[in-house]
Amino acid sequence: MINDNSAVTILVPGKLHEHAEKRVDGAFRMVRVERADPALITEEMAKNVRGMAAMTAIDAAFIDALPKLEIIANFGVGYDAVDAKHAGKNGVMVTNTPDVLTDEVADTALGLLLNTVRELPKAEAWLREGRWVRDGAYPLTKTTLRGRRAGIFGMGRIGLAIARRLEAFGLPIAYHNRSRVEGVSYEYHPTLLGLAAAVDTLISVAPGTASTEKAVNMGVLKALGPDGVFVNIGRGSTVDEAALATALADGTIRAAGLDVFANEPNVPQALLDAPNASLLPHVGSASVHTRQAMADLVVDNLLAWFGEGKPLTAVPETAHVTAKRG
Ligand code: NAP
Ligand code: 8YV
Repeated sequence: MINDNSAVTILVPGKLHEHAEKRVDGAFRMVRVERADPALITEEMAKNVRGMAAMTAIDAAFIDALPKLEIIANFGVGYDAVDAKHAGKNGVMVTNTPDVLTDEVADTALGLLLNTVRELPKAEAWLREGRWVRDGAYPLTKTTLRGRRAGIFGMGRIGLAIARRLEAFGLPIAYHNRSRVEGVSYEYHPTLLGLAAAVDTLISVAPGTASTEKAVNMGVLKALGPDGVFVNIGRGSTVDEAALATALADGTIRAAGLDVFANEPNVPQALLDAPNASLLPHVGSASVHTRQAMADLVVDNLLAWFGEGKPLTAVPETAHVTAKRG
């Protein structure tokens, strides 16, 4: 049975993926505000908004400004920008977009690792700048993937997909999570410091939470060592960026590849200046194919909630939320 949701009001704060927007507009009554600011919520919105599709930060005050809100469908598997704890406490469901982006992000992680270790963007720039003709071959890279040992911080869905790819590249793999993953034979380290000391290639794909805040600090980078390569495809908040810039400059580690930053889109000047850092503008999932699949999951979560009263992919903080708020 197809439900008629045309009387259900869904709020879109700020920008949303075009495909998600079209589907929300087609299935629901869509209203928009320029940004997720409680001051922009009209009386009418407060009375009517039952759902939200968001690609932006949603804080407690914005949730509180919408007393009829039942669900926030977040565009992204990482939902660190949404106050999910507050939502859960107030009976508001939060959903994210797991799985549909896993392979894309893992592919990007491997690309970023190769860019970092084999300096591929610099080699391409060498060719484009005419230096191949003028100066001859691009210098041999000091780093290689050959003989490296990989450590994954955050062996979840994407971590596992990265590990499978690294296995095909012939690298031994270890990991750190708070808990051991059943059914995988990779070496488990109960601490991040222990993992960093055991490997020379650390890949972070951990979520941005209070417990991961600046977890990759100077101690971890020292443990990774002077041949160490650090790649971050998770969240910028998990890294002490000042310590990382120092470690890159003084040879504490050899190189870093970063897709994510603590204060995006701003990248610290010290990282922009580091010749041994390979930088990407948060493009882990950024293909038309994968962003469309994420957009579909955002809308399918809203449809499932308003159709069956159960979303497809609830975040753990709101897994208990079932009843609609009165
Ligand atoms: P996931 O399946 O939930 O995996 C997260 C892993 O991190 C889990 O294995 C978890 O294990 C571990 N973890 C969480 N807190 C930890 C802590 N304090 N210490 C150690 N390990 C911890 O999530 P996913 O789908 O793989 O996504 C992971 C993250 O990637 C997202 O949250 C997002 O931030 C990021 N991401 C980035 C991009 C991009 O474009 N760059 C794209 C998609 C996702 P335990 O619970 O056992 O600790
Ligand atoms: C997106 C991401 O860039 O899913 C995530 O956690 O970081 C990326 O896939 C982001 O969510 C788009 O807003």
